[in-house]
Amino acid sequence: MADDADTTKSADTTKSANTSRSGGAIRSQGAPGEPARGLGPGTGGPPSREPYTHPTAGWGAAKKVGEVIAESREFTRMPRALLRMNHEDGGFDCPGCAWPDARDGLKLDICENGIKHVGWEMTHKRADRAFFAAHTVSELAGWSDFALEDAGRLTEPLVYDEASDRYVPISWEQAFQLVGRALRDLDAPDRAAFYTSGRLGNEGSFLYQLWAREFGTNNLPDCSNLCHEASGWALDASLGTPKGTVDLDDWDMADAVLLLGNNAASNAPRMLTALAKAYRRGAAIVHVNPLVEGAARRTIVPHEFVSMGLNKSTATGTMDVQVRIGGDMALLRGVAKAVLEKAETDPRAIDRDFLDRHTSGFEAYARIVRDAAWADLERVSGVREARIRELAAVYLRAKRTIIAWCLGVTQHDHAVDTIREIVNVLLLRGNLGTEGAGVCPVRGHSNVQGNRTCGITHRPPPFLSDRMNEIYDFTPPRKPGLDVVRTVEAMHAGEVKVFVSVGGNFALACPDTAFTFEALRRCDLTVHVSTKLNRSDLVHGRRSLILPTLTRSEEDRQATGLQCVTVEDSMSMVHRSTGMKRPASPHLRSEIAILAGMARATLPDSTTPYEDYAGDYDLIRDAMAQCLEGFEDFNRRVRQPLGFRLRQAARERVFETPSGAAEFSLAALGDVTPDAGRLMLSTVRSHDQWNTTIYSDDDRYRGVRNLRTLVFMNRADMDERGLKELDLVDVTSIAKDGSRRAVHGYRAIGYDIPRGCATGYMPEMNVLCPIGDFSPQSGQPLMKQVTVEIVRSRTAGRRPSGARLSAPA
Ligand SMILES: Nc1nc2c(c(=O)[nH]1)N[C@H]1C(S)=C(S)[C@@H](COP(=O)(O)OP(=O)(O)OC[C@H]3O[C@@H](n4cnc5c(=O)[nH]c(N)nc54)[C@H](O)[C@@H]3O)O[C@H]1N2
Ligand SMILES: Nc1nc2c(c(=O)[nH]1)N[C@H]1C(S)=C(S)[C@@H](COP(=O)(O)OP(=O)(O)OC[C@H]3O[C@@H](n4cnc5c(=O)[nH]c(N)nc54)[C@H](O)[C@@H]3O)O[C@H]1N2
Ligand SMILES: [Mo]
Repeated sequence: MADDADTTKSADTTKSANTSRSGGAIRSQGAPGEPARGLGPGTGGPPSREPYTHPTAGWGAAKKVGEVIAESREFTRMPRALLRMNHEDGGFDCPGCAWPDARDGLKLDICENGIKHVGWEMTHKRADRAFFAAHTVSELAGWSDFALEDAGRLTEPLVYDEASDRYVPISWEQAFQLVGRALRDLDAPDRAAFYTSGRLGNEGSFLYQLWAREFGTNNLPDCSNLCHEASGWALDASLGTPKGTVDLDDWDMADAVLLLGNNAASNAPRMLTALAKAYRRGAAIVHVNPLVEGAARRTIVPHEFVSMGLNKSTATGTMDVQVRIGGDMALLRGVAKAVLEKAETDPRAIDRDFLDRHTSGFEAYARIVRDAAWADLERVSGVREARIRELAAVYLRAKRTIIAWCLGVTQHDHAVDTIREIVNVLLLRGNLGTEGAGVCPVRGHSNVQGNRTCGITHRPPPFLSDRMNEIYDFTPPRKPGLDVVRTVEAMHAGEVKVFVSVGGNFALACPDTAFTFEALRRCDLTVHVSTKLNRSDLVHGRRSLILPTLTRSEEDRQATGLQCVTVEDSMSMVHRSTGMKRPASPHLRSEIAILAGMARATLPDSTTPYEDYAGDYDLIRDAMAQCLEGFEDFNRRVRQPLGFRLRQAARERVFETPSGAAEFSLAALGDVTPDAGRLMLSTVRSHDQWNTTIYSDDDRYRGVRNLRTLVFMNRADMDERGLKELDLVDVTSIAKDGSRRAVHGYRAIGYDIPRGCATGYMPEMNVLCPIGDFSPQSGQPLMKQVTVEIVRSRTAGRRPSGARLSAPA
């Protein structure tokens, strides 16, 4: 770990802009005693708060869409592009979230946030060589993160020049050679790490892992390590598949849908359509969340023009269960307890036949559940027994139930146990491998699931290694590589020296901002393949490259003509995506071309046909058909109008676990309640951001304007601390090792959230997430389980915000 002074400096806003190597400090946190500013534009005026009372989507979203189109100044091309998005044949896949496309030939299956996303890509602004000549890296480091991306699309490859403290143009070939030489100069392949953010297409993913593994390492950290890693571990252990088992047809048949820990109205808005449909059919829709989020209320389905015209809204929830942060497992165990109690008098409460034939461990699980005391379940879940029994009654009434979840369940210490408890509850009533029922992790980035399927993982599946071994002239490494947290630690310790990143914004996405910044700065070379300038380009290694790429909406022409890529959505549907817009600059290259260029420069004597792959993506797909399970005849099948669904044995009640049965998990209940005087903080997204990309300082459905440096608190917790609405507070996190990190000048907002819980925004609050606090079950940082103390801001003699306050105890 860095010493105190060191980390403090790297998060200091004022001092660090002076020297080039410390570029990229966060200006967000402000000075002690002053309001913090946040990473957004910060131009809207004074913060305000007004509860949102309208339906989600509908005209509020339409108005925002109008603004986005006006802002992009793409009045004709943008609407045309939107009409080509998520088309069954020939369009490009929305680069936003991973929610599947409508299967009924719907022509306008798009949402406000997807449009913001595409609009952000289609900007007329350019961060070109004149821009970089005009601004030093130290100067850019003082800009907001909004301003960095708002500089526009990158136009040509750039290399950091230490003498002038600027990024200057470099030719593609020189850039590739620089990467190749730096990698070949390492004393071992494991001194390099290759990060992926989940929008890289399937072909790019396959090529990326091929390059890394031919080079000799499994150090392939990815955003899944921060996102749904726990879901993969849990589902694999319970059901023998790392993926969800349902599709949209199942959503159309379920009698009950339980949605845990997902702000769907902002982060998977197209789910609103599925929820509204379910409501109209009379299905029960339960939202389990410490907050009552937008999706729990009503929506106007955007493509239903009549509803839009009449302002007619549909409910998207029938019940809210406001669980305590981290209390989901106790809640689910309570549901199981009520179900098993019912089964004592009514044998139909559980599916005996399914349990006998397809599961293992039921009797032991039933004993654990019977032994669980209601008082403990109430305390840990934060939900009264009577309410848990109501939820169980909803579950018992439903013949078919889907349980869906997102980060509100995955980013906790015991996330794997919680997700396995979701499966336990479903197994009790045979809700797996049957229509209208099953597990549904709601994935984040549009192709994050496809990345994994195509080999982006630090733990390579033996099948893939075996097949690559047969097809290519190299022996793939078998030793597991580093995940995200381990990569940051290894860079910090000087063990990883070259860091390559395809997409994403590693510097801000990772926990413990000060520590992560220092880790990146200790690298010998950092390389970012990206579309826009972001913080990660400013917090760089001794040498640094920015390699600009095409976006998914742009035309990709190679030696054999126009290319398409493929993606896999949250429900295992694989389909094509073909860009149609003129590229933002003639000098941009596709991700695949860039990967192939770097691979050849690294491995000049390799017999792998990297150039041929870059010239014709069909050849990559042919190789994938040989190396990946379920991709037989890939080129033909993916050209069917709707693509194809990857087979999943669990859907057919074939459970590929060691026992051959679905496994009940027997985990003990963890205690997640904070000590007296402390609160449990979860870090989330606002409505107007895409992970580290922040569009505005507003959060429409939570009724907040012009403010990102906030903390939502229960009013009783505020009273206890003598806090009034919008008062300035300091938030200090207490790590497992006792070390403390703080942000200052945040504003307290009274909110309908259980006592003892607090919520604020990522990535500003990543400062508070200790690098060492990750789940031993999944390696995921505890981004929704941060123990904090919150006090009124004090003005005098404070250390700068974002600083590490003390070394580990
Ligand atoms: N517009 C937009 N869309 C996105 C993204 C984006 O940034 N912007 N990001 C994409 C990505 S990568 C991802 S992974 C997804 C993220 O989608 P979400 O999971 O919706 O992301 P968060 O904003 O982190 O919200 C987490 C939710 O969980 C709740 N929560 C917090 N703690 C708990 C808990 O202990 N239990 C329960 N039950 N709930 C809890 C929070 O109140 C919040 O509603 O969205 C994807 N889609
Ligand atoms: N505290 C806290 N931290 C979190 C989370 C949390 O809930 N709380 N959530 C975590 C989660 S779930 C995730 S997924 C990560 C997200 O982490 P990342 O995926 O690393 O970050 P993004 O913000 O999605 O990346 C945005 C950048 O991607 C680049 N980009 C955009 N489009 C393209 C493209 O088509 N190609 C390429 N090559 N680059 C492109 C742009 O340069 C843009 O600046 O953050 C994690 N961090
Ligand atoms: Mo994510």
